[in-house]
Formats: sequence, C-alpha cells, structure tokens
Amino acid sequence: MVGILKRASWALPENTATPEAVYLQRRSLLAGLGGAIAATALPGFVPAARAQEDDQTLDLYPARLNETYKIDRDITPGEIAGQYNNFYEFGSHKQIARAAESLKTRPWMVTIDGLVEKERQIGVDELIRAMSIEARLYRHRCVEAWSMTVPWTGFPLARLVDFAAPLSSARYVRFETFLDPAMASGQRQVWYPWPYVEGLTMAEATNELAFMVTGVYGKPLKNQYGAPLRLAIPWKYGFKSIKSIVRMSFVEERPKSFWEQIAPSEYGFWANVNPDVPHPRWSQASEQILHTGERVPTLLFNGYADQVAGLYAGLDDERLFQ
Ligand SMILES: Nc1nc2c(c(=O)[nH]1)N[C@H]1C(S)=C(S)[C@@H](COP(=O)(O)O)O[C@H]1N2
Ligand SMILES: [Mo]
Repeated sequence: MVGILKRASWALPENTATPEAVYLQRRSLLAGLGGAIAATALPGFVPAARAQEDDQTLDLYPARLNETYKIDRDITPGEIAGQYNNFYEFGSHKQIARAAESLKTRPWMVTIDGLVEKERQIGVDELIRAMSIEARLYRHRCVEAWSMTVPWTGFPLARLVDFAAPLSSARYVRFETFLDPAMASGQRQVWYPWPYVEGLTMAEATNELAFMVTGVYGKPLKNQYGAPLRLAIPWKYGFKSIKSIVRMSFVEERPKSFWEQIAPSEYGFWANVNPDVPHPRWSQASEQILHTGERVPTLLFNGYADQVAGLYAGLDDERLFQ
C-alpha cells in the first residue's frame, strides 16, 4: 500500500510483495539467531506486558468449525501468516509481529454509538461471551496481490449489528482502530491520517459473510492480526478488514477510510475484489499464494460472488472494484 506517499523515500512498491525466497531466507536467519537473542536484540521488542489483564475468553477456544464455509485451498501455516502482516500502526512493512507485542489488549472497551437506540460501551470479553463464537475458513486477498487462507474464529457482524440496535436512518457502519502513539510506534508517523478508519454499508455489514474476528488458528488473536477484535470481509481487498477496533458508529454519511484519505485515486470505499479491474499501478488478474509462492488467477469477489454479488445490483455508477 505504500509507494503512494511521494515524500516518503522509504516507501517501497509492495505490490510485488516480499519475494518468497527473500522472505524465507530472512526467516531462517532469524531462526538461526536463536529465539532468545532475536527476541531481545531486535528494535521494537517490548517484554511480555506484565500489567496486561488476562484474556477472560480462553476457555472458548478452539471453537467449533462452521462447515458452511468450505474452501478449495490449503490453509496457510500459522507461522507464515503470523510473520507477514499489514498493520501500519506498528510499521509500514510486513514484519511487525514483534513491534505489535506492545499493543495492550486488556482491558479493551468497544464503543457503539451514532444512530443507535442507545449508545454504549462494552468490554471485549463480555462482548465475545454475548456473541458466541465459531471458526470459519476464509480467503484473504490483499490489494497488493498476495493471498492466504485463514482459519478465523469470531462471530457474524450481523449479530453485533442486531445487538447495537441501529435506527432506520443508519446507512453505514464506521469502524475505528485505537489511537495511542505512545503504544503504537507507527502512529508517531504524523503524515498518516490516524486513527485507521473503515466502513461498510448496512447491507454489507449484515451479509452472512461479514465476520467479526476474535481469534485465529484455534486461539485468541495474536496482536499482529489486530487483537482483540478485527473484521474479516473476505470478498473485499484486505484493507477493508480493519484491526483492533475500539469504536463502531452507525452513520448516515459514507465514511472515508484511511487509505481513501491517503490515495483516493487508488483506494475507494467499495474495494471489491475483481481480477478485471487493475489497480492504477498493477494488475489484479492474479495473486501469489503466500506460503507456496504459486501464482493463481484472482476470482471475482474473491470467490464469494454467489453470496455477495446481489449487494451491488443497481450500483453501476459506483467504483465498486477499487
Ligand atoms: N488498523 C489497521 N487495520 C488494518 C491494516 C492496518 O494497517 N491497520 N492493514 C489492512 C491490510 S492492508 C490488510 S491486507 C490486512 C492484513 O491482515 P493480516 O495482517 O491479518 O493478514 O489488515 C488490514 N487492516
Ligand atoms: Mo492489504
């Protein structure tokens, strides 16, 4: 997603992703250093936060797999998915897992506000217990043309929308990530429009595929995935799947997302996956499977057309695929 801030000389065109070979080399280098040395010697490392309150949902994992969401691709190994993340709050590269250890995920309050019957705040553990969780296998396709297959755990966003009791005047849901530059080094990069914001229409948010994620690989989310609460919107480019959510607002006006604010000609509100609509600077016709390096054709709506194409009927004038 970088390369678009002209003033930023460090911005590499990441659409090519990290070539797998280089990436694997880097991993074996780290492994060779020995965990202990690597853990203490690298910048950004913060010792396991002792002050952190415990996650009160551990007993809910692993959750039952919902077999409705089948997939014809291999699951990406957790060691690979967990070492290749986009989370600009902790750096504009992919190896942010260690820096993300400074994210304090308990206590964690989620605010539900805007056009709702009653605004409220709820602790994330209480929320997760109220929603009841399940596992689902989803494709995850970044706009940079790499993809993975991930076993998320969470609950349908529709259930949370129900719980929030929005007014009929609500047209969009706006999501916001935490804002804490002291905790998240990336947020000290003042040229980005923090906090990260994303949005969905009410119809999208209540589609059965829209998933609020609390865990992955049978356990609660590790920080780098956007703990303790993030979205998975599998038919859209990955940047719509906002991490570490603290606020969900029901609004009348279309929210302007983080990437749309930075580069409106490249990243729009809809961002549905479409192999026939190139990014202004690269093709979206194919994608690289992260853990094999194999290049495969990209699918319309990332393979979820049956479930979601109907959401976009009559919206032909909109930039649905960017
Ligand atoms: N708050 C926040 N959410 C975010 C991002 C981010 O930088 N900050 N990156 C997005 C992008 S571009 C992608 S591809 C996915 C990556 O999710 P993953 O690291 O779990 O694969 O998170 C999305 N959500
Ligand atoms: Mo992405």
